[in-house]
Amino acid sequence: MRSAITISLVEEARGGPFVYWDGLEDGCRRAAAAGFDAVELFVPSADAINPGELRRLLAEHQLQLAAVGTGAGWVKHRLTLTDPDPAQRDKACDFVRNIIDFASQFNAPAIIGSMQGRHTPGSEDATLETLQQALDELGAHAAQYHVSLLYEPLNRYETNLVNTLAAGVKLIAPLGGRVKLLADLFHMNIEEVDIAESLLAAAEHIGHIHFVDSNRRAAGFGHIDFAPIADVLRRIQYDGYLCAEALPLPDADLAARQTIAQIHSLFP
Ligand code: LER
Ligand code: MN
Repeated sequence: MRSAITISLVEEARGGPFVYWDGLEDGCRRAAAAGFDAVELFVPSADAINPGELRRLLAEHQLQLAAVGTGAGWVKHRLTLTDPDPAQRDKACDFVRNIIDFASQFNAPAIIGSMQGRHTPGSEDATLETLQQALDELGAHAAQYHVSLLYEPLNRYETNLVNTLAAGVKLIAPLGGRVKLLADLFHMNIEEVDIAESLLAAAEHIGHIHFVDSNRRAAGFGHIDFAPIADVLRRIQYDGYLCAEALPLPDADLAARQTIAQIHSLFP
């Protein structure tokens, strides 16, 4: 099982579910020391990182880039792909497209999470259609680089558009396989009837997993039962990343080591 861990470079997101917060160099060094295969980056924008510098750090620490989050478009600029204003939607699309251009140089997909936005009363169907069109366009943009685009269902407190993997499948299945689902176990713990069964049902669409516990702490520090989840991941031969998108509690290094210990005990 391939492991990854999050580094946030977005100051405005402090308090959010990312393990490392003290820059690219610090995050890469600590991720490698803890035994991770890859890092997932939460970046302020596509041009916030020098690609040469990232390439050097990844090589030095023998890490891959697992994925790049686009949520800073929302956190910093209040952009979403479903804004009622078409000019704002265009800006949101540009923001994501630039991150796809950046991430694809490292063979990594971009993640659409909070950039999906939400619908206002009475506009659910139209908003979902707008989101689907944006995912279709951005998925095509990613496909030219032979990378997928990751779409993440979120829990009800973060979006009212798509809260479950099944609803995510309904949204992305018509798009021809270029858009994959990101299954975040924290959101799933809130929304799914049965996490393992939902993963099994959506198996062919799952491209990435945020591997974290019920309370957004490292896997094993909450009350999710990971054994049936691991059984399903083996059964479906999941070959993507398990990424620690977790709070740095009790501190970043202990959250990192707990995640790796949990992965090793579930997948010996
Ligand atoms: C936020 O809850 C989250 O899960 C992120 O991956 C979404 O951008
Ligand atoms: Mn997530």
